[in-house]
This record gives sequence, C-alpha cells and structure tokens, in this order.
Amino acid sequence: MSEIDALKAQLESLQSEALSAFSAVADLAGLQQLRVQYLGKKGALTEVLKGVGKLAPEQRPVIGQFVNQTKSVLSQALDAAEAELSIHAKVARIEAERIDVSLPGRASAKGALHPVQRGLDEITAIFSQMGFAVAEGPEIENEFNNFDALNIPPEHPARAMHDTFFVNPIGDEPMLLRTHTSPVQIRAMKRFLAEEGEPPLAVVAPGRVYRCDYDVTHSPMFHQVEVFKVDRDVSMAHLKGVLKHFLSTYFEKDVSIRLRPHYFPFTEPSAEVDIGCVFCAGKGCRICKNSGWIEVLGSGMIHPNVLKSVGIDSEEFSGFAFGLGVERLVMLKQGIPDLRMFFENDVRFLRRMGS
Ligand code: 2NL
Repeated sequence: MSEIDALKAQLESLQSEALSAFSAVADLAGLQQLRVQYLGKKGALTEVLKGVGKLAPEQRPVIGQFVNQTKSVLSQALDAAEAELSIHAKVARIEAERIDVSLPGRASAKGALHPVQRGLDEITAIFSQMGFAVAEGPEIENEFNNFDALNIPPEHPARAMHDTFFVNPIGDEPMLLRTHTSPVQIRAMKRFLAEEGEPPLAVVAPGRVYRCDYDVTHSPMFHQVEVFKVDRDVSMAHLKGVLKHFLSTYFEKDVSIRLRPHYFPFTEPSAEVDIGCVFCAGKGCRICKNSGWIEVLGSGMIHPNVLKSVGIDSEEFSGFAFGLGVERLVMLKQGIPDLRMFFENDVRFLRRMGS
C-alpha cells in the first residue's frame, strides 16, 4: 500500500472510531474530553498529520484536503452531539426541578403577640381613636410622681414598704418601681402645661407596673391603662360616656355599666365601675358570684389637690380619670380562668391565644 493510501486508511478508521465514541458518550464533560482527544493540539488528528511530512510534496495537498474533511466531519459530529446532550441535560434539570403545585402547602411557624400585649394594644387603640394622646413614661419613678402628686400622703397604706419595690436612690432621692401608671399622667400634665399653657388635654397611658404582692390573683408585675381628660366643665357624665363606649367596643357588644361609690386618694368623688356580666348576661353565674355584675375598673373626678400639684387651676378646670388592669380585662374577654397562665409561658397556652 502506498504511503498516501495508508494515511487515508488511518484517517478513515480514526473517523469511524471517533464517531462511535461520540455517539456512546453520556454527558457534556465526556464529550469535551473526546473533543480534546481527537481534535486537540496533541490529539489523534495531529498525530496523523505528523506522517504527512514523509509524503512527496505533490501528495501533501491531497492528504491535507482529506485531513480537513475528516476534521470537519468530526467537528460537526461533536457539535451535533453537544447540542443533543445539552437538551438532555436541560430536560433532566427541568425534570428534577418539577414541583407539584397541587400539593398542600407546608405551614410555617408564626410568632404572635402575647395575649396581654395584644389586650394592651387593643385598649390603647380604642382611646387613641377617641382622640386621647398616647403617653409613656419610665418604670423607675420618684415618690413625688408616684405618690405626692396623686394626693397619697406619706402615711397612706399604699406607701407602706410591702406594696412598693424600692430601688437604689439617686443621690438622696428615694426611687421606686411605679406602682401604677398615674405618674405617667402626672408627667404628661406637667409637660403639656409647659408646652401648651392650659387644658384641654386628654391622655391614655399604657404600661407595666409593679407591686410587692404575689399570690394566686396577684402578680408582682402587671399592666395598667390609665386615662384622663381635663378641660372646662368636665363631668361624671363625660366619664360615663367614655367608659360605656370603651367597654362596649372592647367587649364587642353593648355592655351595661354601673358606678358604685368608692374611695381613691386621687379622685373625688370616686367610683368603681361594673359591667353587666358578659358570661351570664346578668342572670347570675359563678364568675359574677350571682350578682350579675363584674367589677372592671376604678374611676372618678380628679382630686383638686392633684390638679394643683401640676399647676392646673382647679377652680377653672376639672377632669375625670380612670385606671384599669389589663390582665383582668383580657381574662374576662378571653375566658382565661387563672392569672398565672399569662406568666407561666406554657407554649400550649401561648399557641392557643396567639392569633
Ligand atoms: C384602679 C383605679 C384609678 C385613676 C386611677 C388618676 C390619674 C390621675 C389623677 C387622678 Cl393623673 N386619677 N387615675 C383614677 C381613679 C382610679 O385606678 O383600681 N385601677 C386598676
């Protein structure tokens, strides 16, 4: 066989070997390897070309053309195989990513507000919508804001050590954890008068309060909302109207209310407020102890001494005020039987209440 025929035969077997290798390859990486193996700089085709040097000069273009033809056959076959494998790869990827949109969704765990915080927010929002300004203040207070300004004299039982948590004094000034949100009201009145000069002013003060009192129905930390309004000619009728609207909105029904005479040092006259029992509609049950009424808050007309202590002329202005325990109202609305459930943080309770 002539040199040129031998080279041609070599190229033909190279081509058929390569083509069957291309069609057997399973993935794009393997195909890339074959491309290098056959068409690369040190590939099989280059190896064949080395034999061309032994040919007579007039034979070289003939074999050159043959090599080019083989090269383009292989290169086209590689491109075709590559296109095919790419489609396979894409189909495989899409298949792997397939999602069944008809499957039910997986529930994600959601956090929720604590029922007391939710109650606090709900109650505050009702007064805010009525036009009361929301005020907050520090939980560590002095004796003036917590007691003196509220007409609570030094010998008053509420001042006794066992009710108040005292903390480190500031200099000579005794400091305490506020026992009610009233000092926020005192601060709000003082600030408002400094800024605006004179009433009207209407404020709602939500927050944590502390008392050294711990048993089945008392927690050393609990939450209060206090409300007051001061203006010319404010009367008990305004108090009753605000209470009726608030309580009916909070309990989401038309509740009846009843005021009973009471005593608070910071109001005169003072009244405890009952609502018609939300459990038995007044017929009498365990919750209302068969009276048909449930006590929900304390209220009254702001004592002239309190107005004087913040510099409001009690001859010209009057005001109503009331304070309520948030835990108590949330228990009544949600039917929670035991105050301690709020503070035990049993996740079964929190999950049931969290919505
Ligand atoms: C209760 C009673 C009450 C007030 C709070 C108040 C505030 C100022 C002036 C006068 Cl600045 N009064 N607050 C008035 C009456 C009752 O709370 O039993 N709360 C749970």
